Amino acid sequence: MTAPADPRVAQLDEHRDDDGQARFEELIAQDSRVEPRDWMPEAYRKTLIRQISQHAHSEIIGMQPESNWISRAPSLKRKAILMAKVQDEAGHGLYLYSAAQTLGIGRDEMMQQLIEGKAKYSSIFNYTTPTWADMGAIGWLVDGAAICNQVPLCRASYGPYGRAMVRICKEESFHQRQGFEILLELMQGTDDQKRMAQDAVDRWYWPSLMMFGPPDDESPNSAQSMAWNIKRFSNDDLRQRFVGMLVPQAEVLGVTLPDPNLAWNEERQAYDISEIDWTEFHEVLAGRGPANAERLRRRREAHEEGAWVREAAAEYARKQAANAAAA
Ligand code: BYC
Repeated sequence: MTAPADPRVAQLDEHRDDDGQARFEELIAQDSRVEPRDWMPEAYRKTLIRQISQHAHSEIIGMQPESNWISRAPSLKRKAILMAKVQDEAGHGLYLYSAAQTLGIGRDEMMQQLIEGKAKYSSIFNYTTPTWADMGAIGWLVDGAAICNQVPLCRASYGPYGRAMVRICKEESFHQRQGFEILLELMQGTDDQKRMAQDAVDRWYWPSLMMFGPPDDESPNSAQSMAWNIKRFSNDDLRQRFVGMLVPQAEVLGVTLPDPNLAWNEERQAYDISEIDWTEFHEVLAGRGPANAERLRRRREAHEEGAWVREAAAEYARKQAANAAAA
């Protein structure tokens, strides 16, 4: 360690560590992984806690729009698949909370931030799910967008986050296919079923494009997150990639993507799309989306209903520790 010129200066800045900083920069420059044991700048740690906890909250709140349909799924097979999917989302939340905990934040603290409405979670889960076709549209569009955004996160510089993402992406890929298959079946059904599928696509398409975050020139975190190899692509690049992925799939399904200006741009080798309604995005982020209040109310309720489980688990752990100490 480089000796500080005045040891009192080092004491004043408890996070300062010149060797640690140099080693961190080397890891990033080599595109290597930063692990919990490694020294890291405070801003890097905070950025990761912000992104990973928001991501974990999204998975947990994201269980609600779909769990709404478990009791009404049209067949036993569909019910079993949907239950497995919702359970997967709970698992994703748990891996991600665990990854965030390696950065020094407690799970209780994160949960408190969520139930007090102080934490962000993905805008997409503040929309309602009035029909069965919404299960198809969520799988196809929401999980599709999630895969597009999250596959690059498997290479995020922070080890526990990147490793959690590998398993999450495998499961998301199954989720996306099950959504596609629900829509495909509806699109091969009666006129009413086709209309229901198209209506769900019409309602979920634009919110799914908003999942990638604000446009690049209004994304305050992107540049630093990309410099630290947390994010690998910009919000707009991923959004563009997603649209490119959807167009041929929409053709197979026989659904229309609700954008009259959607057109291939030969020069850019990408699709042109209409201007996104960012006012709607900001309204949802401000807590004024169609289902924000309901999602938080239900989350608080579930937290209170689960108090006895947390107490029982803590008591069990206490007894185990006491038995181990006695032995
Ligand atoms: N919704 O500077 P920016 C799932 C916030 S779960 C809400 O671009 P960043 C699934 C952003 O947090 C899918 N907030 O930020 C689960 C920032 O606010 P703060 C969840 C958003 O972090 C169940 C501000 O806007 N996926 O797939 O560089 C069932 C400025 O944005 C949103 C993840 O969480 C949004 N859409 O980039 C089915 C992926 N967009 O924190 C499916 C991990 C932006 O400064 N996260 N904001 O107050 C990421 O990749 C990045 O955090 C984002 C945003 C691309 C989302």
